[in-house]
Formats: sequence, structure tokens, C-alpha cells
Amino acid sequence: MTEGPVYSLEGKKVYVAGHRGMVGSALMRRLASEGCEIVTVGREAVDLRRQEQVEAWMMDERPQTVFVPAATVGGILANDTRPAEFLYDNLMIEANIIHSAWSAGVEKLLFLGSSCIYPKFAPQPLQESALLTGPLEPTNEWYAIAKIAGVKLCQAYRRQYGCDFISAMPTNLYGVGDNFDLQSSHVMPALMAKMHRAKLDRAASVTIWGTGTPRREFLHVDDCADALVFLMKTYSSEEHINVGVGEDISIRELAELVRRIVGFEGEIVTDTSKPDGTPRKLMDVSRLTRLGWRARTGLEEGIAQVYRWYCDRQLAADA
Ligand code: GFB
Repeated sequence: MTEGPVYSLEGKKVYVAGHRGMVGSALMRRLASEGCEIVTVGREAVDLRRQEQVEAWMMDERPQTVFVPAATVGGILANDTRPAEFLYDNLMIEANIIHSAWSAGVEKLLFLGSSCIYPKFAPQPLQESALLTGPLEPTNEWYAIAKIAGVKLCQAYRRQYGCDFISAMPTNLYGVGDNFDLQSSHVMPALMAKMHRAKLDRAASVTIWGTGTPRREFLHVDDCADALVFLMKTYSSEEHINVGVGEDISIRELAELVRRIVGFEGEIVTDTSKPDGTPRKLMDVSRLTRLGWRARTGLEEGIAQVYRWYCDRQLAADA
């Protein structure tokens, strides 16, 4: 593990792949103060699943630095019901970007995975060394397999070609720009949208999926973007590194917290016909902490900030 500021972004041409997504847009905001030139390309011009389009664009633009938050993502139900998309899209996106980054002589690349790469029953908190030590959670094994392949691609290009390609594994993320569609979203935006609607409708209850007992860790996307820039500058190693807060909460507790912030006064009921997924996904963030980074946004403060943004967006949409 390399420590200390070894890679400067100043004056660099930096490609953010997936700049319109929640993490990509947070990275764009965070990189604005780094003195670099940011380059992006929309899906209408380059489909990241198409090898020749990605290679042609990369050879033409020749960025020096690449962040790879681009991915097909979604919550537990989307992962469980769209396995082909989660596996194919993510394998293609990462293979195309990583291979063409090597061909175009990119100096440094950071690939983004997810805490679901770890085995379903890995010891908690999840250490980086738990990777590939047991079976995966079935609802998201397609996404997990693709993301594990991404980690391995970075390692392979590092070993064979000496590329400075690294991987970061963030925990569950939330923030402005999230997906609030109830079928495909993650739990945080789903709870916010459901509670908000129920408050307006003066509904008696809101239904949450599963038993409410699984535990999850939530990191604000602006903290995540800050960690990714920090790692780009200071981290250079074959081993992937966890990014999180190191604290978790049950889904039932989260629902109660969101209910309070939104101001919904009805009941919370559970729908146990829906999957729980992994019982617990708490990250061991001691390697990142030792490097000198820690999250700044408290959970309550973060949810309140996102809820204000959500309300403003709803008002604008209704106007
Ligand atoms: O956020 P989530 O969809 O993803 O669900 P995972 C987390 C927990 O919240 C599960 C429960 O136990 C859900 O059953 N939950 C309760 C809900 N109510 C709801 C709801 O209305 N909507 C949703 N979506 N969940 C995903 C993976 O797993 O997390 C991905 O499938 C990825 O691969 C991502 O890793 C970060 O944490 O279970």
C-alpha cells in the first residue's frame, strides 16, 4: 500500500465515465476544485457496452486519469429480476473502459465496485480479504460477479502491463440525484418517496419490503466522491479498498428515521413476500481510516439534506 500524496490531478485531463449517474455527478462537483480538465461523453454518443465506440472515443480523447462509476445499478428487486442486464452491461462497461484505458496509455484509473462483492455470510465487519471466501447473496450475485471481474481486471492489467489501476468498494450509497422509482430503486430513496407520498395522502401506513431486520450501512454520495478523489491521489495497490462509514442500522430503524425526517405519522408495516437480501453488510473501513480519510456527513443530516432536495424537485415537477 502506498501512502502520501503520490498522484496529482492538477492540470490533468480527467474522464468521468457515467457522469450523469448519482456517483458520477457527485464526482463532477467534487473534481471542480481540483484544477483538472474534466471530459465526459453521453450515452447517445458512446454506448459504453460497445467496444469499438469506447475504444475510438478513448484513443481520440486520450484522458490521463479515469474514474469508472459507470454501471447498470439498482436495488434488490431490480438485481433479482434483471440478471442478464446486471451481468452483461456491467461486464461490458468495465472491460471496454479498462482495456481501452490501457491502450490509450491512461496514467491512473479508479474502478468502483460495491459491498455486495463479499460473501453473504462473511464475518462482519467485512474486510477486504473476505473477497471470494464463500457463496454470494443470490439476489445480487449477477451484479457481484460483474464487479468482482472488474476488480480482477484492474489487478490483471496492473500485473501484466504495470498499469496504475485501482478499485474502491463503497458501501450502500444515497444522495441527491438518486433513483426514486419504486421498482428499481435502493431502499433509501424508496422509503423517502413512499413516506412523502403517504404524508401527502394522509395514509394510515407505509409498507417496507422484507422483515426490516437486515442491517445496512449508508454513505452520502458527496462523502463517497471525496473518498474517491482522495484514493486517486494517495492509493496505489493491487488490493481493492473499502469505502464506508463503519456503522450500520437496521432497515426498520432506517424506516423510522426517514418517517421522522419526512414528518409522516402513520404506521410502518412489513411485506415479507419481498426479499431481505444479505442479513448484514457492514464495512471494515480501517484501511481507509489509516490512510487518513473518514466520512463527514451524519446519517440524519444527510437524509434531511436529500429530502429537502427531493421536495424541491417534486415542487418543480408539479409547477
Ligand atoms: O437498498 P436495497 O434495495 O439493496 O435493499 P441491498 C436493502 C434492504 O432494504 C433489503 C429492504 O433488505 C430490502 O428488502 N427494503 C425495505 C427495501 N423496503 C424497501 C423498498 O421499498 N425498496 C427497496 N429497494 N428495498 C443492493 C444490491 O442490495 O444494494 C446491489 O442488490 C448493490 O447489488 C446495492 O450492491 C448497493 O443492499 O439489499
